[in-house]
This record gives sequence, C-alpha cells and structure tokens, in this order.
Amino acid sequence: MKIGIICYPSYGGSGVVATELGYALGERGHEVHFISSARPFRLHRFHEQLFFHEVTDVSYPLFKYPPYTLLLANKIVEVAKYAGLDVIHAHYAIPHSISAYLAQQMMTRPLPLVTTLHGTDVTLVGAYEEFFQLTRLALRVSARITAVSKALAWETEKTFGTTEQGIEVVPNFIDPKVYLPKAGSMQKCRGHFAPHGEKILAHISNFREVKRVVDVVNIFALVEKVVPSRLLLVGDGPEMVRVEREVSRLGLEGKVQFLGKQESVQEILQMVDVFLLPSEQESFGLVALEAMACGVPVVCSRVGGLPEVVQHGKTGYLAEVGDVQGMSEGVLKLLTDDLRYKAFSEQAVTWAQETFPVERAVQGYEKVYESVVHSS
Ligand code: GMT
Repeated sequence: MKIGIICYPSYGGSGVVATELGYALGERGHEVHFISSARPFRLHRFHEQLFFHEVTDVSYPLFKYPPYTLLLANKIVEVAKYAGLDVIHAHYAIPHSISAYLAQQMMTRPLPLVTTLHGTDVTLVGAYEEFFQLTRLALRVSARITAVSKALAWETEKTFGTTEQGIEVVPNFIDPKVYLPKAGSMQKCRGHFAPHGEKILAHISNFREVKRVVDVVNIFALVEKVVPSRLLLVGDGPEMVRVEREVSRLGLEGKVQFLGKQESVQEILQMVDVFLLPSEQESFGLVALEAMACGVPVVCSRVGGLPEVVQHGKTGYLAEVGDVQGMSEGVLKLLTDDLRYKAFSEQAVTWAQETFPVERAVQGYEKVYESVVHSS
C-alpha cells in the first residue's frame, strides 16, 4: 500500500509513534510518505520505502499567520496525486485530520482518512472550546478512528459522544531491538553522572505544564535525603525556568543534570535506575514504555492510559496526581530493596516486550488501512 502519514515533527510522542510506524510499514514493503512542516525528529535513518515531503511556508503581508492547515491540505493533494496514495493516516486530529478532509474535497478520487488520537488533541478541547466543533468534524469524516489507549477512547466518547465507526484501540509500541536493557555497557557514562555509585533517577519530556516536572524535582528531593542519588532531566520546554528555579530553591544544583533535548533516549534509559512521570494527564506515556523496555521501573501518576502501561506493584508504582510523597515512597521501595528492584526490572522488560511489540501495532494499523481502502 501507499500510505501518507501526517504528523508533528517536533519532540513528542505522537511524532515518534508516527515515525516508528512508518519504518515498520516500510520494512513490510509499504511505501510511506511523511507530510509535515519539518522532518520528523526521529526520521533520521534512510529507508528506500520512506519519503518526506515538507509543507512549504508562505509569507504574504496580508496573512498575520501562515495558513498551515491550508498549505498542508494542498501538499496532501500534491503528494496523493504524484505518489498515488491509497490512504492518509493523520496523527493528531487538529489540524491534521481537518487538512486531510479539505484535501479529500479537492481530490477527484476517494482518499480514505484514518485518524489516530494521541491525547492532547482530545483533551485540548477541555481548555479551548474553539476546537470542539472542529474535533467533532475530524472524528465524523475519518473512515476509521484509532486511539492509543482504552482510557483515551473512553475519554473521546465521553467528550464527543459515540461515533458511527467506533474507536479502535491500537496501543503504542516499542521496537525491542532498540529498547532493551544493556547492563554494563553504559557504566562509563553512569560513572560520569553518579561518580560515587549514587542511584540515577530520570525524567524525559517536552517540559510542558501537563508533565509536572516541578513534581519530579520534589520527588527527587525526598528520595535523595534517604538514598544518595542523582537526577537526569532530559528535554526542554516552557516549564524549564520554573524547574531550574525549584532546583536552586532546594539547593540541588550539584545533583540535578539538565541534558537538554536528546534523540537517543534508549542510551540514557539504559543507565537509569528509576523513571519518573508524574503527569497531570497522559493518554499513554510512550516514554514510560520505553523505560520499562530498557529494564527501568516507572513511578508515575494514576491518570489516563498510564495504568494500562505501567503495572502497579509489578513494573512500577502509581500514585494520584500531585502525590509527591507517595511517588517518592514508590521510588524508595525500589531503591532500598535489591531483590524487589531486580524483580520489577525483569518484569518491566517482559511486560513491555510481550504486551507492546511493534509487530502487533503495525498489523493492527495494516488491518485498519486495508478495511478503508477496500471499502472506498
Ligand atoms: O503530550 C505530549 O507529551 C505530546 C503528545 C504528542 O502529541 O506527542 O503526547 C501524547 O501522545 C503520545 C503518543 O501517543 C502519548 O504517549 C502521550 O501520553 C500523549 N500526551 C498526553 O496525553 C499528555
């Protein structure tokens, strides 16, 4: 099949999922055309079945903002005609599914649309009523809708009502050849960050408010009072200033390292002891899955799709949003009991590999594409 994938290119889970799905589809012989405002950040390996089409910007004095949704729609038509796309797969409803819908109107043949909901595209409307009708339209015009967790499918139906086509859950996935434990190989690096054998905690995100990175610092502050530890903060975003201020306020400057945006997160995860994700909202929490696949237990909030990803008392611990004390206790249970830690770490790898393999997800999406192509 010839599949057009529309996604955000920047640091974030939906772009990662779209890109990894593209590589997996390419491996299975499909031709995949990425359409985005810039090259997706994980699209760095050459693959003969993968193509990238950049949505070009226009600058015209009359436009206060470049009309990206329209430019994207135009690019979809251009690529669909030139490459002969069979299906368009929009990751994130706003504005991608709307652009795809516009593209359909410009086409002289059917171009079925599959929309994958990633989370904030649905929960966004809680904050911005302006997007309600548009998101509802995106759902209505999609031949098939998928969501990355049961919680997100449920949340979508609660917000927008049930849709005629229903919402299929295709959970996010990892490639176990990339995300795997590598005991020993990262020792030199580990020694750099934890020179006296301290434990290493980590958090990776786009530092938006929803990630509650200040909680990460506060959890770490409680943990390091009991167990000598270091904290690695990976990523960047709007909350960075508040986070830096909290680190200084608590006098933790020497114990917290800011690594900025990083691509090869598996190499970082491979030297970490516990991963923290205390988010306010998380439809899935891809990075938690990546951590577990690398043998790192996760301590996170009991919210959205996280309880489907992290097994409380088996592969990590969950606590209520904002329960810094509870999350620090979870971390300490792991760091003060070697036998428990080993069991959690092994269970995390098995759970991640057996429950979320890339093959299962790619087969799920293939079935969805086939069904829309055959009925269009
Ligand atoms: O919220 C983010 O961190 C970015 C966002 C995105 O679009 O990349 O992440 C969402 O999609 C990811 C991939 O499906 C999920 O793993 C994240 O849980 C989800 N974020 C939220 O729901 C807050």
